[in-house]
Amino acid sequence: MTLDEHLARQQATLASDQARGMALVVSRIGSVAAVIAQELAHAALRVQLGYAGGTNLTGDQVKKLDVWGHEIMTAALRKSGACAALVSEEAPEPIEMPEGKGSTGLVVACDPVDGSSNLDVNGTVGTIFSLRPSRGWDPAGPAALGPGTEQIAAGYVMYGPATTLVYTAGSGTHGFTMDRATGEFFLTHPDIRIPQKGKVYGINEGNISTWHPGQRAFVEYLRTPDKATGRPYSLRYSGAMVADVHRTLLDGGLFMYPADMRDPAKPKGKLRLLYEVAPMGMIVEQAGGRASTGTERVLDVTATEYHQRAAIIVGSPDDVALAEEFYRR
Ligand code: P6P
Repeated sequence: MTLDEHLARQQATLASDQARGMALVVSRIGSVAAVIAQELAHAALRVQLGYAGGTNLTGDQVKKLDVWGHEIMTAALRKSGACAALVSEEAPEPIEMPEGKGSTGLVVACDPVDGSSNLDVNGTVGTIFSLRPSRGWDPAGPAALGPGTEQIAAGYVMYGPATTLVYTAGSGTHGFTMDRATGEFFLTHPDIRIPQKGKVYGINEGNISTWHPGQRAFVEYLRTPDKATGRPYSLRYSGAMVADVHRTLLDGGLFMYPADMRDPAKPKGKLRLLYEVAPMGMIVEQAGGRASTGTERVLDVTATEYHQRAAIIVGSPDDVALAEEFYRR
């Protein structure tokens, strides 16, 4: 089954104008993903061989790939006719799209090329997206978008050895793999279910001095050998959220980017709520997992600014519940 066939079925079950918009938007993101995958694979060659980045070889200066990714994503969403506004990591202010203001209109939050610093070392990077009802659109601020539970759909593209697209429209989480010859995505991971408990955790341990005491105690616990509880867990960390969440989704365990708690009155997350934390929270919950800030469900958080940051502890339900227990203690 192709992505478009799967989207058509999801749209039929959701049976709303916004569902039609959702299918249009996710299909467009799939088409752009094929172009981004191609560009990422050749970026070094283009720079090396001195011709312009991006798809227009008209002598433009080589664009940073995340800026280029933002530009082609913006163009694709405009063409979808179903995007009323785009909140992008690469644009300080949201981009309004009159073409998408109809009844199928949605607000899209997107990180077009997440983890682009990994590119220089041929690491995995991704695109993350989240779709919200356009009734939540308010140029003055995102509060009207409401909590993450308002998301209509969420997904990511992972540019790794294979290019995979994972999305949920609220009826389970489904994975697709791209046929490089045609750019078409085929269903390869129907209805993904995350293991109840894992044996891997992912976190940047270099930040240990900034963690909440409960976070430190939890990681210490995971590292302490105890056969009965499958410890020590293994540490896997790629520096690209999409790769670390994808591994967690399929193998179980945890990905964590806790808040910097050096000032307990002002916890500072790194990852962005609208286009990194909330979409990943929906994707993992729809696969039977959990997503917490350490003290509350990620999807209950409402953004008060478009590029707001948040903490995330996401993965197998038993592991996330235990992390929250350590925070409570
Ligand atoms: P650190 C990439 O820059 C990113 O936004 C996520 O994809 C990734 O999980 C995180 O930041 C990595 O952050 O501080 O460990 O380099």
